[in-house]
Amino acid sequence: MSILEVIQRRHQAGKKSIAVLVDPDKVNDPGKLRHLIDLANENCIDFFFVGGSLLTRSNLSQVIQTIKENVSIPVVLFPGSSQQIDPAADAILFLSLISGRNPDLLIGQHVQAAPLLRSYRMEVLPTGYMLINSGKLSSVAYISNTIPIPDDKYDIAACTALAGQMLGLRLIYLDAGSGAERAISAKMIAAVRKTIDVPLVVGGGINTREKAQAALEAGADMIVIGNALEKDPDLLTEISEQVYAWNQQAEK
Ligand code: 1GP
Repeated sequence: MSILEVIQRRHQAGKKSIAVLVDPDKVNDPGKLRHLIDLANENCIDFFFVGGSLLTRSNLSQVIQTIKENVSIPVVLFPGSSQQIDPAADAILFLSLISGRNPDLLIGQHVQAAPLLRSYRMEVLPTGYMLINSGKLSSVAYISNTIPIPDDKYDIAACTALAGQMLGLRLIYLDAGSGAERAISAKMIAAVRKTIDVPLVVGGGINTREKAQAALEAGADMIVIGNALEKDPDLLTEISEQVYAWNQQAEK
């Protein structure tokens, strides 16, 4: 079964997933990466997302290889640009930054990446990527040269997601930006959730079990956790228990 089918089936069954984000720039210590891998494995995490807005090191391949050598959790590229493609990954979030109006990130980088992805026969996950304002300028907003959607403009976010779905995008990803002070509000997640049918991914600033629970209850199908695990790796255990409990309930 493809990764997209797995995500879609979980969505249809009302089940939730967790993705751990590994920013290769932040795992310069191999011990740190191994610890994260072990933790993800013990807690039955569903996916690794690998990538970042700006990579200053050339360790993307090494990071993916280390993950693949140690666990069987699928590795999904979460690229900041068409240069962040590695054939060892299982799939790629083919992100079109639909909250912004930067043509290069709506279609330009994709044109450059398409032949390479085809030659690698990599699974492509067409994703409407939406930045939501989180109070301060995020790296991704700055690097992408786009303005995030204001966090109280629920209609704009919902219509943007709907347009993305109508264009044929298979996932919608709401992102407050890595390390965001404010995670995306339950009201914003719910507004988008009720407007679209495709699976909804939510990330950025989820650093407590309460924020994770709020995102799940509001309708996120998958939550992405990165930054918080650097400070508090045990958070992953707490959040995975929440997701496990949710999924048990969904089976009843
Ligand atoms: C960022 O959504 C991801 O693009 C995850 O954010 O690092 O804040 O968890 P955090």
